[in-house]
Amino acid sequence: MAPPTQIETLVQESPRVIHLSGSPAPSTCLDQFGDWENFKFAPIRESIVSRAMTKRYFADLDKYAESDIVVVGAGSAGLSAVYVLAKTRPDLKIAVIEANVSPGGGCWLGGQLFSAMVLRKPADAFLNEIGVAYDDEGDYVVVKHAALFMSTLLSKVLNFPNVKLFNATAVEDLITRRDPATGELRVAGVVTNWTLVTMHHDDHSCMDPNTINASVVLSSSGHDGPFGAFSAKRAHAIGGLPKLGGMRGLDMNTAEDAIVKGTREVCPGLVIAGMEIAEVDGSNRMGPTFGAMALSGVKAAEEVLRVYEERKKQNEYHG
Ligand code: 48N
Repeated sequence: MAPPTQIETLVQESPRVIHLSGSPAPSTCLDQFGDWENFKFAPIRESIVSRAMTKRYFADLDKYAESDIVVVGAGSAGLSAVYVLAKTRPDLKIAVIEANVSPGGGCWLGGQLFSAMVLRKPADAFLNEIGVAYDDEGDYVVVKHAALFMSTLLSKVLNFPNVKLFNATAVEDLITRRDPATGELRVAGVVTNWTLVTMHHDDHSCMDPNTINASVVLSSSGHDGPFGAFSAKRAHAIGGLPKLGGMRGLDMNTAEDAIVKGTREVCPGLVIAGMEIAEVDGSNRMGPTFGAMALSGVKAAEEVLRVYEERKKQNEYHG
């Protein structure tokens, strides 16, 4: 194919050049809105905006009140799992509950506020799958900015029609059932509230929560902190988890393998992934390497689907 002519190269670099030369340039915003003096938005009434938001939000709340899968925590592990789940099973309804207004957890920067993000191989396979560029350094790869990874993953996840992100929403309890035969505790969904409400239960009158029923709950709420390791701590408190190991000191080589291998169903209906599993098992932390988060999410997706199919067979599926 002939190399691009000089004018074609110019178009790539500055499409307005063609515009000036008279032939039709590719229409860009800059081309369309040159005349700011006469610029005007289409008319609107405030109530139309309000209804556009609330109609959709409450339709989502209605639709996802019965979800197939709930994911607690939209950090790197949780969102990696959601990506695999939503892509593998477009028939399943997946509700993602994120306490922060901004999803992404601790994955907008590498370590100590540095931008670059390290993932040890073979986690580069996940970057290849979602289309994130990186420098290949042999045993590990480096994404130039952690936000490039997280924004790419988020945009993929939010584009799936069977995924709904409820951000600024906290999981403040688990829905549980007792197995009639064995008395075993099973997790059957989550209890939610606006995060700001959850933060003020102690200094306001009672503000009851909402609920989402689900066949499987995947919790990836990070290591211990004001909100972190939520489901591990709650399951332990209500007798679903015999003990909590508590996250141990930093050891990259030990931690990442342990987190991926430890990702699993910790009690019936509850799968735990990412750094939250370190709180369950007492495994080490790894510091600023994120390969285990991505692959813990991949393994969690596989575990969630196993539990989901098992639940369907046992016909406990409708909670
Ligand atoms: O990013 P995190 O905290 O958790 P992970 O496990 O996805 O990724 C952890 C990773 O970023 C590291 O910690 C790195 C590798 N460092 C390791 C180390 O040694 O320091 O995301 C958890 C998300 C956050 O966005 C929270 O806001 C959210 O979960 N969350 C909740 N959302 C709803 N309800 C809750 N109760 C809740 N608790 C936490």
